[in-house]
Amino acid sequence: MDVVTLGETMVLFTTKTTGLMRYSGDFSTKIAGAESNVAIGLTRLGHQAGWISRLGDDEFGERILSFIRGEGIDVSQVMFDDVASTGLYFKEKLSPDEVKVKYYRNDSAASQMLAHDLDETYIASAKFLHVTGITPALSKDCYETVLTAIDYAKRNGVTVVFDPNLRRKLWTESQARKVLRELSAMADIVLPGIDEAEFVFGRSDPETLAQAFYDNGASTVIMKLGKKGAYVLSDKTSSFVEGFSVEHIVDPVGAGDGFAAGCLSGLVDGLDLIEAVRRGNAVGAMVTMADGDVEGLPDKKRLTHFMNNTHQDDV
Ligand code: KDG
Repeated sequence: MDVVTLGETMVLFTTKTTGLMRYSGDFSTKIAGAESNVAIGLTRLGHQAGWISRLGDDEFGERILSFIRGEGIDVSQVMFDDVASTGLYFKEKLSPDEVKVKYYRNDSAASQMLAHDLDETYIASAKFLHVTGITPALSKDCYETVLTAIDYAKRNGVTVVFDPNLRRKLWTESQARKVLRELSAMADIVLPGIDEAEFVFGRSDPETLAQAFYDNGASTVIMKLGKKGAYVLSDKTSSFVEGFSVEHIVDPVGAGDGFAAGCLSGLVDGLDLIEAVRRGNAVGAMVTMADGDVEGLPDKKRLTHFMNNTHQDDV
């Protein structure tokens, strides 16, 4: 296994018309989950990925499982919960530029994930463990599940990658700040967005914020700077890596997960850090060109074509 990840995936309903959801009779339905988005990004690029989760024993759970399995991801560690339901996620398009998000995921099946259900040998079989700040926000059990997964990874020499993925709707600011800081300190590689970095360490420039994550314990910091690209800081290098221009952004949601998938793909392929981040920038940009979180994730051929034919913006 190249990458094992862990987290909740929901069925996503998006209004087809613009305006209040109460007047919308028509929804498109897709699946959405930051960690499974990363796993899908990886398998499309030819890597082996596994996804650990818990789903409701319901039609939505079956839909998610078959979609993710269909993308070639190992789902052997996914459990079904007899009582709790699969989480749901709604996007209400209030205007062409304003989208409101509403979760129905309190006490969802995924929020019942338990540390003692994790299989250490499964995590140990991976090169990377990818976790995000969404999972610990779901419940105390989920928080402990993430800590245990990190512990299993560390004692088996698996590199831990942490994407803060701040979701303000899921917890209080002080809880979020404390846990994101704690998990960032345990990770080998952290992938904060600049806004998340400011949330954790206070307003500053990318270099100072990356240094704060580094001093906090991560040996590699890859900070997302939106369309400008990324800033990288590690034991060996510190550098800005230019982003790719996208003429028309269709849907930016999921770009961060695409970025994570691209960086991980590069690292699995043995690229140096800067080249891996360049791949991350490209995959993140491609995700914004399609509607939905995973629809824009490319295969290798499309990625190569995009990287060879798209202008990189100066940072
Ligand atoms: O990263 C994209 C996610 O926001 C989406 O897939 C849903 O996992 C999700 C979440 O918790 O917001």
